[in-house]
Amino acid sequence: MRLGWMRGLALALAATVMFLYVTSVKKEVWANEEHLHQAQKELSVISKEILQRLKEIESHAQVIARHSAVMKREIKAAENLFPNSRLFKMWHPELSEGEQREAEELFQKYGYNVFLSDRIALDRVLPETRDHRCLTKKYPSDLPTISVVLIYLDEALSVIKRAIYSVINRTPAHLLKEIILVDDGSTNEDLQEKLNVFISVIHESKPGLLKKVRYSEPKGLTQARISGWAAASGEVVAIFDAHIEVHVGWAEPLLVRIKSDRKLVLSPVFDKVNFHNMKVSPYPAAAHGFDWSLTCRYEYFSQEWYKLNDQSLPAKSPSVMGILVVDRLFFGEIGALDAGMNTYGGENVELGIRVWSCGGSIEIIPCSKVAHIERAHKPYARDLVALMKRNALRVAEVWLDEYKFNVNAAWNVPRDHGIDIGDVSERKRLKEKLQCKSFKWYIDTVYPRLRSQDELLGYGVLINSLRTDLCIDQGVLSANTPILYACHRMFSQTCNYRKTGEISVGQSAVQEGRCLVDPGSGRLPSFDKCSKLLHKYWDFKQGQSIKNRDTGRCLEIDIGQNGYYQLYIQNCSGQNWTIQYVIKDF
Ligand SMILES: *[C@@H]1O[C@H](CO)[C@@H](O)[C@H](O)[C@H]1NC(C)=O
Ligand SMILES: *[C@@H]1O[C@H](CO)[C@@H](O)[C@H](O)[C@H]1NC(C)=O
Ligand SMILES: [Mn+2]
Repeated sequence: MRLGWMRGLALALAATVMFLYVTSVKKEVWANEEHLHQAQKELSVISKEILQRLKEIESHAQVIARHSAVMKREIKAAENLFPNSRLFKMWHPELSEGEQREAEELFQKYGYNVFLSDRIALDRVLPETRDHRCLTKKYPSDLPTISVVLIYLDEALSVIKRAIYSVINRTPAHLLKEIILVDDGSTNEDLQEKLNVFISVIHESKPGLLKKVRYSEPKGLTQARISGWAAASGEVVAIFDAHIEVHVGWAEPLLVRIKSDRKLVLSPVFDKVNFHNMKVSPYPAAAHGFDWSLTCRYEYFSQEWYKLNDQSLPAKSPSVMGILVVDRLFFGEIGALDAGMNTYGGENVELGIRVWSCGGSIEIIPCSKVAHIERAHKPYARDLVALMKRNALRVAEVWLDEYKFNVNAAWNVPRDHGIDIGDVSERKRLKEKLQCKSFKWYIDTVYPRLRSQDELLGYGVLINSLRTDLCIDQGVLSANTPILYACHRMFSQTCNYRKTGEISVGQSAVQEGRCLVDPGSGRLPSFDKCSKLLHKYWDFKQGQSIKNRDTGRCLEIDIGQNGYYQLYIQNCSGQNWTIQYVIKDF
């Protein structure tokens, strides 16, 4: 019984345990089920959340896309930040507004793309632009030594560094005597301490190679060139602007010529570096000449040179523009440059005439190439034209003898112009001392092309006595028809009357020339090239009629259909004309 109780108790216990166990298992299962349920719930929440997030991401992406479209549009709008800038008309990089402002500011300051120059290699490789025959020429190694003068006024530091690297890397080390930096009064801070640091870095491997001449204020290009030359000690001096890069093999073809004739003044051939994208493109070799305003211009070489059919050969040139390479002592003997020139213009032409007339000669060397940045604007004084006129009249006074009035005519100033050209007595003494030949000799022998302006009788405005407030004017160039216009006496109204009977009008009077012609029919006069022969000769005496030699008709004025006076060609009615300045009576 006792056992029965015990058994009963044990059974009850077992049953309880069993119950508890089952309950707990059940609970666990329930719990698991619940977990599962929970997990499912959570999963669905999560997946909902993921979907939600995805949606959010999607809408974010849409927002980003919209933003980037807006930004792109903003960048596009920023391209128009400086729509009138010469830089951004030519150059279309993807720049932020801030970068554009920086680039434009630098461009305004320097006249070329400094923003880009600061970002391209200082020792960049230039494209090969030389004639293929230049590449195989051999030069002796015992050539004269050369000093390279680099002149600058507020040039960009990266441009100067690039010029220096090009000279060091592309000139045989045993021939490169030195590089002389002439600072013509820059105010740019980069060109003080930073340039000095650069110089000392170069001097670690090439002690003393770089020398610096500095003016505290601008003395002008001519002074700067003279002082660069005076500071040089090499046998040959190359006088360059600092916005250049010399090409591979630039020095040897120059030095070999000067070694053979120390009285040669040479110029390499420039390649053009665009002011906007800094890319280099070749120019064909050309002679350096000038017109009667004594402004430099490119010319063809002589026919003989072209007949040789070898573009690698040196060619004679009437003058030299800007860049020049010369025997250092010979340059001194012939009077270097005229220190009486102001700021800019005239000095090259003066040198050209003097070198030839006083026993030397000038050559362009096509195998020697120098890439030169063509600035969009110059850093010198605003009124360059007045300075160029003054310098041209100075050159004329010393060197042009009886031809000097051609220069007055080109600038449309009277014979006695009264413009202060400075003291020329020292220059005239030099001309005598060197026993230089006449300007007539120079024209006949060196520069026959200049003769087209020969035998000028009168120049200036042409006025009809019926209306003395009206002048003959070149009119719209493309219309090719001279007109009557209120007198302002500027270039478009400057006429030339020559002994040949030609009348040229306007800007072209200085250049090749557009001559007034009677087309033979109709009432309107027109222009044609002076080199053509059609009806271009006129009989004219000061204060009398202007009558065409071929057609017998006269240049006259008459009231046109619009009620205003017009320029006509018609049967002569006895109208009279006066030209402003007379060189020789006619
Ligand atoms: C111009 O003169 C010519 C010859 O003298 C004559 O035949 C012609 O009719 C004249 N023309 C005018 C418009 O008077
Ligand atoms: C032109 O000059 C002459 C004298 O040379 C004169 O007789 C004539 O009247 C003048 N003609 C005109 C339109 O003034
Ligand atoms: Mn230049």
